[in-house]
Amino acid sequence: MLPPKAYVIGTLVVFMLYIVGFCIQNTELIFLSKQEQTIHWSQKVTEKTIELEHCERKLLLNSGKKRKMGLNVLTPWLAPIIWDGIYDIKILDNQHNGTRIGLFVFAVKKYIRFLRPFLESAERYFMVGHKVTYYVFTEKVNEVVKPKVADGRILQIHNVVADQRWQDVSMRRMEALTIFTKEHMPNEIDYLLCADVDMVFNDHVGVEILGDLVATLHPGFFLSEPESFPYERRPISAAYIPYEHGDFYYMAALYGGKVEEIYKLSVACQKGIMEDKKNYIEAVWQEESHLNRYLLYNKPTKILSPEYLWDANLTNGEFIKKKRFLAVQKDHQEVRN
Ligand code: 4YA
Ligand code: UDP
Ligand code: MN
Repeated sequence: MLPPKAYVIGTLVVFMLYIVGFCIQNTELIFLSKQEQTIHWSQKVTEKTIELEHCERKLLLNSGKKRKMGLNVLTPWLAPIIWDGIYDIKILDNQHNGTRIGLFVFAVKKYIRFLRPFLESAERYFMVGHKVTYYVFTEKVNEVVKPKVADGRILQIHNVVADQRWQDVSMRRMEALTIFTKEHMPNEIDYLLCADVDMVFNDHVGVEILGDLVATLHPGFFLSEPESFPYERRPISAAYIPYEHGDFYYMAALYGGKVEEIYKLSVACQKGIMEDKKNYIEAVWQEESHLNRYLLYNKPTKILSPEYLWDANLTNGEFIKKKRFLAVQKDHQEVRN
């Protein structure tokens, strides 16, 4: 048996070694003030959440030979790609106190039927608690039944010509944007989002999507190789993108940014559309092709994951936890005639 004195000294030495070990491992804890500790640890938690969500998405990929770029949270030029869990909405909502946001949408001919569900779902999920102006374009201004909008939200209905071909209706949006982002919107809003009307908001879509120039990954191609992106590949078109170029394929059903940025974007795309018309050519996916060309050389400052554009018929839905903006099922032939 050890004498009692040696036993006490032994215990003391072990205890002191434990304290020294703890201090070495936690130097940052000991030397930080209380406030700094809070920031430090909450940052760590956020980083871990991002890392976990990120790993989870990447793990899902291990089975196949799919491209991982579309699942990242940063582009090669360091723009964030917005996925669930990578932002703190309370902080962002505070930063955007007073921000005025526009939502631009065409509801021409038969697509007028999509307007009500679109607006009603927007009232429920789109920028709730912020200042919103809806810019609706239709040839049936007087027929629109205006749904009630919440306080701080405004519904504007504007007249637009109804082109005969659906492709022209879709492209006409760029022309309307060049006019409105120059003349009306600069005094009314700070940011503008442009959307298809055959969609419904199905979950939170808030200020996390605001940025100088924002585009959404096409939900059908976010795991594809750039060679198979449906860019316009004919050099004669103003929307031409050669095979060796391009990092993402964006969908024209949701994009946005500061009003001034959307002015520049729409002027460039409209110019491309008119150039193509002069050459008797139409880009393979109309204004979406021109949008992709513009965004290849004018990189978006923020990218939205396919959470922000989804269609229930698509594959790879397991990567998308929250389907925030969903395509309404439609008979393409019927609505376009
Ligand atoms: C639109 O997507 C709609 O017309 C469809 O009904 C659907 O909602 C879709 O968006 C999500 O190539 C490799 C599989 C790809 C399947 C999805 C194809 C179409 O892709 C085109 C570009 C255009 O972006 C069409 O607008 C898009 O179809
Ligand atoms: N659009 C419209 N009337 C039409 C055709 C198109 O208002 O006759 C508008 C509408 O906002 C629609 C968008 O143009 O959502 C793009 O067309 P569509 O949704 O048919 O394209 P898709 O998403 O099927 O590629
Ligand atoms: Mn659509």
